[in-house]
Amino acid sequence: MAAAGAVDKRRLAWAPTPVTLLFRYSSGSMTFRFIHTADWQLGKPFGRFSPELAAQLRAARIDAIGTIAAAARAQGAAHVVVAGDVWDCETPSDETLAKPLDAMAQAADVTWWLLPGNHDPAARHGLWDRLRAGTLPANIRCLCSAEPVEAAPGVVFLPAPWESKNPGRDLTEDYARKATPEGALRIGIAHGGTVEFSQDAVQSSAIAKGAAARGGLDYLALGDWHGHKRVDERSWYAGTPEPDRFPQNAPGYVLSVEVAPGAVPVVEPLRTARYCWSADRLELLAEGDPVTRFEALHDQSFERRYRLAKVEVTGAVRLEDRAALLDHIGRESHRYAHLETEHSRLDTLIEAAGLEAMGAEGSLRQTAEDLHALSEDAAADPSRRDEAKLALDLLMTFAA
Ligand SMILES: [Mn+2]
Repeated sequence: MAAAGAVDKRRLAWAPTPVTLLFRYSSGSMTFRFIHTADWQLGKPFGRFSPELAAQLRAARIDAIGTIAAAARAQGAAHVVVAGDVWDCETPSDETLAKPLDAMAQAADVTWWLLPGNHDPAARHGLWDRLRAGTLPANIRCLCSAEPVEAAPGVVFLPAPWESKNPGRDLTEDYARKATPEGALRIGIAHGGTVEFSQDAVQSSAIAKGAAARGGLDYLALGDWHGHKRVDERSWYAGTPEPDRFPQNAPGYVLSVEVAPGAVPVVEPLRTARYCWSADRLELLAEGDPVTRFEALHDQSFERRYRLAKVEVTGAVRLEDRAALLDHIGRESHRYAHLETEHSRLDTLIEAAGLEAMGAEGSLRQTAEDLHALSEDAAADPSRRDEAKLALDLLMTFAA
């Protein structure tokens, strides 16, 4: 099709004149419903955790495929769009490629549309070529080309695949030049930060504001943000279906999207996560029970073996409460998938009554008092003060 004519066709179909609106509505009582997801990053190593937990987190990302398929069925959606970073790296092992493909193949009633992102660009001889060299299940479609593709009658997907780690431009710019049949729904699929909140402010591939409107899109399915987020009424980030880091940007969802001609898309986030990652700050006061405060941080009805938690404890506690809190945290850490606490900014109030309540006397008491004095000595080296705090923690945990 000739480019010039094609642009006109697109504009005719898109322009909100009474005639085209009439046409678009008449062609469609048609409604297209699909699941939008992204940032699976299959094979992510999670090297900062124990090998056992890392393996469980990797497995959870594959298991999410079955959860997403179930969500698609529940929503009456036959298509799942993965908006980039399906795999975590450009050279996954054969196993890391094969197992998720098998999970998708098992959900044979769903068609999976996979877009290469910045983690897994469609570079020559890369993983996407490996996929295509094998026998790909019929319900898996790789979006390695920017050519529009008809996903269903009257529904066209416009992919913006990454072909290298640095495309150097906003790939959604091309949408305005992509012709689609008159009246067809235009659904863009792209990956990257928007100019407003790109993780890398100078990222040349950042997606410009208004990309969906400029490209004449009914919906723009975005990936890269890891949390779900509305950019504008036709552009959303789906986020990762299974969280993979601590920032609180609402990960752990997929989006159920309903698109109809002329209408604002109806988007509903659906929870899919198995693991819950949380980062909290607990500010303690000398009054009150710090163990109760700690327990109130996390929903106790949620199994702790599926929670990864970071807690920064600040404020001040009495010496005896501090020992009880650290002892409690030590025992809890065995129940959590992962629990890390930071309490170098937690001050300790040492009173004679506290030491007596601990039964600390003689050399133990003298050591505790010396360490406490050093930890508060403004003239001491800061690293010595931190060491003294840590030593006091250990001493009181053992003494408790
Ligand atoms: Mn990404």
